[in-house]
Amino acid sequence: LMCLYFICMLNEIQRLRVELKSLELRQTKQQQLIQRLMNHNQMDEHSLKAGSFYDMGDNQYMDCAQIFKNGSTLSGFYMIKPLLNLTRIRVYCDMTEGGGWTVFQRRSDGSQSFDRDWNDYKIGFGDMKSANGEFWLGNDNLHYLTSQDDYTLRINLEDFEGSHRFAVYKTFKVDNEQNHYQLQFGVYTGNAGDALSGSYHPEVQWWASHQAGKFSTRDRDNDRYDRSCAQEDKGGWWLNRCHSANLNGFYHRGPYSAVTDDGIVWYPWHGWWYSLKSVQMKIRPASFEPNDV
Ligand SMILES: [Ca+2]
Repeated sequence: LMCLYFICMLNEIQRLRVELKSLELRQTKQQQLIQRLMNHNQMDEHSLKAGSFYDMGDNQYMDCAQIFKNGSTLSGFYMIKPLLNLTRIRVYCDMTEGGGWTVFQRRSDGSQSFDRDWNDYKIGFGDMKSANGEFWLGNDNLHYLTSQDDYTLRINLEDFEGSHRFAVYKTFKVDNEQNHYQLQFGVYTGNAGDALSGSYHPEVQWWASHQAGKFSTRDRDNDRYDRSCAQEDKGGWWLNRCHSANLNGFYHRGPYSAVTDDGIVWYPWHGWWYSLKSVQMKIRPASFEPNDV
């Protein structure tokens, strides 16, 4: 009897060990789940923050650089009033990369159509609320902004392999509507290649350069091509015949094949048949000196 009792005890101990093991396993899984949920919440908080709107009251700022210099160093949406604007406009201020950048174009996920008419490009369109929303600030606003000071343009690009490149152009200017929002830009620096001037290849420059290019949309053809580049390449842009940069093109997601090179193209980096993942176009006064933080 004693012996049988002992065997029973052993069996019971064995059974409890197995149960303990499975409880431990469940606890580990629950901890992993809690950690995942916490990470997720932090991500939400972070993206909500970048999508915040900052109300600066009645203060008037002509661009994001003034807001930054005044001490607001968080990226997000603000109201500004460029000197020539009649009313205040909502803009996204990027306070990274030295701060003070007024963002006028963003591509991130293909959620907005950029194949739009002249009037949409004139007044602006897209998602001006989300942290990573896609938008065009509007050609009138772009003209007003770039007429009030000497601005530097910075273009940030990202591909689907996670690589980042940039292009900076001095003295970026967009003319008024009467002159079809004609584009002007100065000296290039960066590591993405000089797609805007086409200087990477002198033989393509005459047809691919965007210097002094007039803006075209699917309903307004100001390009130098016998058909319509904007219709074929599916976005409004300073098109020649047609482009070596098409940052308002169709959101294809990486390598693509199509009738024309209508993707989000930056030719010197990925060629005509690769559509980029994200783009940001932003401006800051040339005189801007970032605060030493
Ligand atoms: Ca044409």
